[in-house]
Amino acid sequence: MNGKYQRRTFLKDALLGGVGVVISPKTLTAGVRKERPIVISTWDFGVAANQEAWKILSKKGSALDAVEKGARLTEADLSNMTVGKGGYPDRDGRVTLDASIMDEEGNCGSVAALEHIAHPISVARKVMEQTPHVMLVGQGALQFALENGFKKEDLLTSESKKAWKEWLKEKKYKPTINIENESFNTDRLPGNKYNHDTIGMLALDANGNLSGACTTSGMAFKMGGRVGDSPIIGAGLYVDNEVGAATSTGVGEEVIRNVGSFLVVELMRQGLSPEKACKEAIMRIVKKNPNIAKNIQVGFLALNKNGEYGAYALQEGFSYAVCNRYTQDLLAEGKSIF
Ligand code: SD4
Repeated sequence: MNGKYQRRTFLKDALLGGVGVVISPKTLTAGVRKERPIVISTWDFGVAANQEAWKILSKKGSALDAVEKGARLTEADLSNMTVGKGGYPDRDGRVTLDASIMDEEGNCGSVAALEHIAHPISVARKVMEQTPHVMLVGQGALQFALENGFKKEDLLTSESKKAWKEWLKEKKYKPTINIENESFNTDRLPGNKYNHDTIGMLALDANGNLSGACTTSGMAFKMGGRVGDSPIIGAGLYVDNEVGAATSTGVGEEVIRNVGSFLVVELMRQGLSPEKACKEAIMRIVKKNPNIAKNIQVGFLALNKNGEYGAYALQEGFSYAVCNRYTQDLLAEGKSIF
């Protein structure tokens, strides 16, 4: 968590039937209402992003416009080291961004390893709307962005550069297999300040349509060319307008292996609540590799067609934000296995 909202006090969840730990007491009932419009997103900074999305949802705007607008706010936040401009670079000092977006018709677009463009979520939307493709990567994604009027800029801020230089002192530059795993036994647990804070955002609009967005700079100091779950449709994000939507945060490799967000949506199709579906998807990760699961963070967040939401994580501390007509600043914590 980035500490921005630490002034709120956590309350344990017992009362809430699937909501987790809720921080704002006045809105305790919000999580169990069937409510629309509604927007939910990962981590503490989801509060501000939701409020941005709410400007659209509250005026009966589309979920798609709302999630793009909300995600852009986080991408533009220079104090955020894991999304957009200011995100930590890879081991070579290159900031490479991943993002995906999906609408109520099942249209989707994504970009991976995109450099020099501050708003990958908007490039992903353009891929969705203006190309016959779903995903563009690297140089091709950059070329497409520039052709569509996005401005080329240096995304490495002096703070991120400083952090990278610090990291280099310890780690040197040496490609290491499973470098992400290497950090498991240090204070750099994936899911800590170096590695968490992808924003995944899900919205249900006044017309009952669902959309989602997910955007990140990925794991800090990753190998060049590494792509996580966030731009992979079905892994970091999935939306099915008949059922619900899901997104993920944490160590993307484990999410990709389990096609996590698609799994959560399919479990909701079978009748599971959003929280139970997220829990089951988390359990798949645990069952496949309990030792890895103990030492990393993965969180799933889900919203169903009725406006019910839920989350579950491997480790404690997975916060998510909820915004609807009753509350614009609800912050909750997903339950966890460990
Ligand atoms: C990734 N899932 O690139 C992203 C990073 C993240 O919390 O969400 N960290 O694997």
